[in-house]
Amino acid sequence: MNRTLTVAAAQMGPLQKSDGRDVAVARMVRLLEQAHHRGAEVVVFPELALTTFFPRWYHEDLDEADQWYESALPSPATAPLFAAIRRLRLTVYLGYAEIAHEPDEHGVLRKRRFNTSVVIGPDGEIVLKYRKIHLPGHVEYAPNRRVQHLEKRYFEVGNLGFPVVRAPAGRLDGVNMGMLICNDRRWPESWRELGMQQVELVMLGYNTPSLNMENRGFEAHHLRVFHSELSVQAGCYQNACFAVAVAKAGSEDGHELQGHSIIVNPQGEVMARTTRWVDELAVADCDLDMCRLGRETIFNFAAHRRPEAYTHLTAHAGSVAPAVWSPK
Ligand code: CDV
Repeated sequence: MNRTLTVAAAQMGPLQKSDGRDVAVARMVRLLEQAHHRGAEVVVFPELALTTFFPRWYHEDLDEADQWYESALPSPATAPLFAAIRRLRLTVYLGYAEIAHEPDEHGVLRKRRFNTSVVIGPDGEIVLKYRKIHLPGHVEYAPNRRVQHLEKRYFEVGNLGFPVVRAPAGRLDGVNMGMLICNDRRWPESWRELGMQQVELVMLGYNTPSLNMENRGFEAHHLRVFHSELSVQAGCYQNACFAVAVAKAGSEDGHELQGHSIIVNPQGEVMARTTRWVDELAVADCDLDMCRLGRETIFNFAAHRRPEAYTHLTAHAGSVAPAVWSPK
């Protein structure tokens, strides 16, 4: 039986600081309609798709930043998006900033903030939630930086692991779906966690500045795109899966985001890409049985992985210096 899934990367052009949710949602509904028209069953939006990339803006008091978060989905502002998903019978990846009132690791109920993505099913139901684990940036205002990147201030590290879910029989060809968010794509550990759960389709959104903002040395413009694509292509190849990797693109209040959304197959090849810095779709047909070749041969994990030799991977976060070679 042929298992072919049509997927769309719904890249979004810039959202300005002054743009309300209505601006984002109206543009997203239009992208959903275009994706449906082109035969897509799954549509992937960028990270933090409902607002500008607000972690570039500093707020002393975290509560002052609450305007950027969603405390419920759907909400009155996002209801038209959910209505379009139901009307068009789509499955959608949505990235957004989440406020959750839930117990912390000490069991204390409090207000918590996460960089989150969800998979929304064709009935408008949330079928899977992921909270970003690899948060880049810093906590405090950094005067040495050209632009702030305050994700570590505005979000806690995700506490849901890297979940994967299988679509029910008769839906989306029973595809195994997982999610990553932006910086996660650069970490092979993220992909392997999904690969270990037989993921076939990885959905991920990102907001990547065109320039390195850390002021610690030069990184060529074109290499920013190369590193993004290298990471996604390697993740797909090494875990025998497809990925839909979707950018926010263009200038948000003078701060440029790199665009270059791609759809990649299990051989690591780019199947489709966006070419502009505006709202734009890339669409591809994914033959899910392509995942079997890698999975049954070179990356047959059960046959070839050696977890007993991977002792450093979970023992500590930082690297350790090797022993010194002692000359004779
Ligand atoms: N939003 C992100 O996670 N952005 C990072 C940047 C800061 C490097 C990324 O990995 O694209």
